Amino acid sequence: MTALIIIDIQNDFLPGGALAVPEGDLIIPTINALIPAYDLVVATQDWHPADHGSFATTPHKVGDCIDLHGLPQTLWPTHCVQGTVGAEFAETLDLGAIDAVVQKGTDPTVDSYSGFFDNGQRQATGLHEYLQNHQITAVHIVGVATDYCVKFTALDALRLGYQTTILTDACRGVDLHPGDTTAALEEIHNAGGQIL
Ligand code: VGL
Ligand code: ZN
Repeated sequence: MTALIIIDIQNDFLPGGALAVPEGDLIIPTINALIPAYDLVVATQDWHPADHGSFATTPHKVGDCIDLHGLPQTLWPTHCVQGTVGAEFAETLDLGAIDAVVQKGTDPTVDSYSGFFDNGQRQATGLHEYLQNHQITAVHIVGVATDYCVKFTALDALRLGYQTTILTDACRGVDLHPGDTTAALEEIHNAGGQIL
């Protein structure tokens, strides 16, 4: 059984949002068209408290890398704060067809790019258990950003033993550094993932 995992299709990651992914809006019709083909559809939601440690505050700037409780952390503009419009799913996403929502990034002390675990691999979100309970052995991953949350979700899925495919037409990257998205796809491929 194959699940579709839709990563972070939230207003703050779309053009006009706080951490806009270029062309993030263009993939939504593609994702909506894919949804009916899957046994199970899960959406992740970046869901930060207002004081999350990944937010750039003085003297740091967006894009700086700091040490956050022992882990390297890229700093981002304040985004996807719990209960704000920016954290809501895009209104054009076909939410009625989604079986479960997995929230991540709720602990202010650690970021969570992957839909499975925080960046320190300490806390599980429950996604693995949910997929196992539904006899899922393969996952197809779409959404944003290819070079962050899509990438780390895919690498964890591979480690957990899922047959993992990235549907690139339905993904977009931030490319904070030019080439990041291409490098992310290569890393997923090298780890055993399929790039379609
Ligand atoms: C993401 C940076 C910070 C993502 C989330 O969804 O890829 N990127 N928070
Ligand atoms: Zn975030």
